[in-house]
Amino acid sequence: MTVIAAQPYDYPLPVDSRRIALVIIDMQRDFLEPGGFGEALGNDVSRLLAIVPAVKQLQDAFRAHGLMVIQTQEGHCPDLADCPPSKRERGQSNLKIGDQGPMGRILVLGEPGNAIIPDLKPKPGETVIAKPGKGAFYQTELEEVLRSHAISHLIVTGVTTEVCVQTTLREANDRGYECLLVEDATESYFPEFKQATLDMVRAQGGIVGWTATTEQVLAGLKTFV
Ligand code: TIU
Repeated sequence: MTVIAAQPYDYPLPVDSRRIALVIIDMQRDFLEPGGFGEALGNDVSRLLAIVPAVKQLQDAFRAHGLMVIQTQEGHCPDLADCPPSKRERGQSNLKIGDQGPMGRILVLGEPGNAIIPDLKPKPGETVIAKPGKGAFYQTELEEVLRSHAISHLIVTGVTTEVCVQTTLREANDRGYECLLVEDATESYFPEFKQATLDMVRAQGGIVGWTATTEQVLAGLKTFV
């Protein structure tokens, strides 16, 4: 059996490589650049950029092996019909979802701030899931896309670890997907929350899934495909 060396134990890869997908969560300007939703919430966004090279390495490797790469984007339609008032009102920011910011309307689909950062730009034909919530399964076509491609294993990356990434991992785990969170390809505005998330995902024998480094994932993929 082919595996990725991981915690809390080796992550078994599926026999058919086409069942594995890379999921890149919300690597959009809103969260990684000044002037977007992340900064509007009071965060120092600069620390998130450190994971871009690792995510890029994984994206390149999955593409090179012809494996599926899925990106998500958190955002709302221009009339905010899919944004619960509770989400818009939460916090004490001057800039709320839908307001005009330095990168266009905050967290609105199609605005400059909502775009995936140029380094990780999806290729034509790659799946990009727009999502109104923190979890990528909530009110999206993700489950249908995964089913139609017979995907069973998700290698998960992106931001932020304890918000959209963890919510998506938990949603995926409950749906029966074998999830591996890549330790150095996910980041939070709060290092202690990132660490806690890694710990809780792999606790209790991998109650939500596995964790491994980018290097370990790449090494596993090499023996696999
Ligand atoms: N605020 C925060 O940490 N994250 C989000 O609002 N969305 C995602 O995690 N993508």
